[in-house]
Amino acid sequence: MVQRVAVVGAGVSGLACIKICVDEGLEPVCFESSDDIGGLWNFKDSPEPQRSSIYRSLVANTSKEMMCFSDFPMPDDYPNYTHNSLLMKYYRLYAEHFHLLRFINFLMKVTSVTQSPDFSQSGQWEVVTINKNGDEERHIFDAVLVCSGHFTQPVLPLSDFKGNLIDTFCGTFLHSWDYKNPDAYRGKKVVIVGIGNSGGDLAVEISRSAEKTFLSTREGAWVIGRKSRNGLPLDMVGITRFNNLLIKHFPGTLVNWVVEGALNNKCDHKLYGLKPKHRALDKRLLINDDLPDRILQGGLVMKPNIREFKTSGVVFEDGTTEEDIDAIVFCTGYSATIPFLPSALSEGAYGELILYKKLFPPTLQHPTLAIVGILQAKGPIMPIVEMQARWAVKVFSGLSRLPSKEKMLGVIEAERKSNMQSYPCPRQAAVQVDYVSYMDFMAKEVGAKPRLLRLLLTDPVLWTKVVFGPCTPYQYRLTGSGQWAGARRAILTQWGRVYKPFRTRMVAEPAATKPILFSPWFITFGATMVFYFAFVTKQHCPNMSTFLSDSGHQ
Ligand SMILES: Cc1cc2nc3c(=O)[nH]c(=O)nc-3n(C[C@H](O)[C@H](O)[C@H](O)COP(=O)(O)OP(=O)(O)OC[C@H]3O[C@@H](n4cnc5c(N)ncnc54)[C@H](O)[C@@H]3O)c2cc1C
Ligand SMILES: *[C@@H]1O[C@H](CO)[C@@H](O)[C@H](O)[C@H]1NC(C)=O
Ligand SMILES: CC(=O)N[C@H]1CO[C@H](CO)[C@@H](O)[C@@H]1O
Repeated sequence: MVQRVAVVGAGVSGLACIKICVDEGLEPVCFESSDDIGGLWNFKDSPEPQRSSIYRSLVANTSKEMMCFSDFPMPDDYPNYTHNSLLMKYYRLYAEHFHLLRFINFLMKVTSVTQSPDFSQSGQWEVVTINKNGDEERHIFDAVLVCSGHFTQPVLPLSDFKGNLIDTFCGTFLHSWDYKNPDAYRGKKVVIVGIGNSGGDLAVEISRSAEKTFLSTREGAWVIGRKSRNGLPLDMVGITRFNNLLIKHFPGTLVNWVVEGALNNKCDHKLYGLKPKHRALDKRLLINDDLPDRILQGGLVMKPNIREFKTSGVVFEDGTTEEDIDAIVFCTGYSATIPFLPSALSEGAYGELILYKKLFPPTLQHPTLAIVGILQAKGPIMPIVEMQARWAVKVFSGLSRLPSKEKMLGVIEAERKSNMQSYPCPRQAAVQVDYVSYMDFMAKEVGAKPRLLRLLLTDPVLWTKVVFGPCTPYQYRLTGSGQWAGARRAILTQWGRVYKPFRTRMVAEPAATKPILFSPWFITFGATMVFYFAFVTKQHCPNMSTFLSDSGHQ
């Protein structure tokens, strides 16, 4: 019987895991190496080794109704895309509301997690921790949830370029992990390498301080803003069950053609030097509101990949050289490592993670360990990690069963192969998931997948919102295990919480948006018609007059 569960890390994933363990009657014991919760979202003025680190201006790229925990909507006065400081407040609210802090041991770093000597019988784990005084402790747990994050090991791909950057280049260089604000770049000439979400953000921000900013990219990217139609949050409009069906069942070329047309309509990706080789939906889109504008304003100059570093300059692959470069900022991503786990447990030949459904090491005799939160999606991560926790805990307690080792390895290989069509690098391919499908898969295992047919028959209003509306996390609290009484209401009121922060300067409602029956024009029109039928054509059509007068005054 699994009872005591170790949770390693108290970031977003760790908090969700603690809460779910408590919900399911287990005893979580969380070890957090820092002195606070929040992980990535807990902004620090300087980065700390082996922890994720963010820049001061970071604003979420997923909107509040999509990225909240499924039974704890964000306050309605939160803006739709929140600054990192506000998100941190939300995680504090969550931890307080569900009394999670009492399960967390701060300043306790986990240094190793290994199978206990009697693992084959007990399925237990030995967890070694070290506290701030350097005292080591050994603990035995029935199960372990690893939540230590995967934006911790910055990758500097220096060997990809000619010229020894460290010895020859006389400017400064750093990884986006080290970047906090643009102060150091005022009046400087800067090259940003890499066009991921961080690369885009940093290029825009630095270009507002620097004299000249270059953004060098090997691949390019499809860029999309946070605003979708009518300025509504992109993910709420885009991530719906209906759209998911469309994307799955229409030919990919057609869908890509439509999406690319729309993106090029906003800014011609070829003209702007952004156009990548891949099709728009093959990879995650780059979410950035200002990048095309900064190119248009000349503050930011697009460049191909770097070929060589020189003493004070950089040579690009098209042969052009930029001299007097003061700084190079590498936004070249991270490698996911879990230093305290035996690597054989979860790593493949290329250092890629081998996990069944991005969660379970497939070779364990007892499925009593899960690695939460190491994945990439075209959607918000928080609801995913929460669902992973719900599933993992069910597997720990034997309420949900994993397939055989062979079957799991087969699934892992098949998914990685299919992802490699879009992401040729095995390490990247191993962590990609499709948001709605992955959530639904896990929800089914947990017994919390919304029952669409039943919903259609019993609650058609809600059904419409679930199918055509945004696939918000509350959908996974409607039925079955972990049901939350507030879920239906949360879905019906989700757009209300989106609109609320906009109501800071009320604009008189234009008549057209009022129900048409109340509009003065309609009433006048109705009255005229009534008058006409009642008094002018009464003899021809007596019944019509009663009908019209009813509707005109409803
Ligand atoms: C710049 C950036 C922007 C992002 N923006 C978004 C976004 O807008 N929307 C979105 O959905 N996702 C976003 N993400 C993804 C983000 O990683 C996840 O949303 C989420 O915050 C990850 O949380 P986590 O708890 O898994 O990891 P982390 O936040 O990294 O937390 C891990 C915790 O574990 C602790 N820890 C680590 N090792 C040990 C150890 N050995 N012993 C004890 N404790 C340990 C750390 O101190 C830390 O507190 C972004 C990521 C980055 C890098
Ligand atoms: C948001 O940014 C982070 C950090 O770059 C990235 O990992 C994540 O995939 C992005 N989310 C979306 C929906 O693009
Ligand atoms: C009130 C508020 O913060 N609204 C924001 C919603 O999202 C759009 C797109 O990012 C912003 O432009 C608005 O400022």
